[in-house]
Amino acid sequence: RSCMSKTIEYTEAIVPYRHEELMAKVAAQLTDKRYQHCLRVEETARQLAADNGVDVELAGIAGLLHDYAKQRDDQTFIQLIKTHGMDPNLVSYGNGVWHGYVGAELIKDELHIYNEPILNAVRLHTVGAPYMTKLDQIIFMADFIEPARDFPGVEAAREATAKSLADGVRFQIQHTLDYLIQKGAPVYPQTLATYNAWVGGVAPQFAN
Ligand code: DGI
Ligand code: FE
Ligand code: FE
Repeated sequence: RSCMSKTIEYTEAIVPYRHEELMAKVAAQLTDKRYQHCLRVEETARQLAADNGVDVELAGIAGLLHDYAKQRDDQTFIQLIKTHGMDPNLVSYGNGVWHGYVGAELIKDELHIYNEPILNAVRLHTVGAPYMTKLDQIIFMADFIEPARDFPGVEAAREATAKSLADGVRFQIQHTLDYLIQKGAPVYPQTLATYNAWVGGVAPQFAN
C-alpha cells in the first residue's frame, strides 16, 4: 500500500465503528466523486487538528461525515426539516444550507452517533456560526481548502488557514458572502451572522 493511503485504525471509542465500517457507511450514501471529497476532507481535518492541538481522530470522523446528507433529494430534506422541528425558514434556502443541519440529524438517526462536537461541526460546516469551537473551524476550513479545491483564491485561503484557523474562517466567510451576493442567491441569516461576527466585528448576541 502506498504511503498516501495509510490505513486508519481508531484507538478512541468515539463512534461504535471501525474506520473501514464508517467509510463504507459514507460511501453507500454518496457518488464516488463526493465520497472521495469526504476522504480528502477527513485527511485535511486530521492534519489541521494535529497542527492546532485538536483530537485528530475526532476531527477525522467529523471530516469524513461532513457531507453525509449531501445527496438526499429536496423532498427528503423538506420532510426532515419538518419532522425534526428545525427552523421552518430553512425550506427557502436549498441543498447548500440544508445538508449540514439535516446531516447532523441523519447521523444520529441512521448512524447512531451522538457526539455533540462532531454533530455541531457537521451542522455548521457550510454557514459557520458567530462562535465556533476549534473543531468547528477545522471542518469549516478543511472543506474549503482540501487538495482538490481549485477556485481563484484557494491558495490565499490555504495560507490564511496555515497562519491561523481564525484567519481562514474570516477569509472563507467573506468569500462565501461575496459569492452569494454576486449570484443573487438568498443569504441564510446564520451565514450573515457568521460574517458580522468574524469580519464585521459585531459582538455575537447568541452562541450559534
Ligand atoms: O458541500 P460542499 O459542496 O462540499 O461545500 P459547502 O457545504 O461549503 O457548500 C455548499 C454550498 O452552500 C456552497 O455552494 C455555498 C452555499 N451556501 C453557503 N451559505 C449559503 C449558501 N447558499 C445559500 N443559498 N445561502 C447561504 O447562506
Ligand atoms: Fe458541505
Ligand atoms: Fe464538503
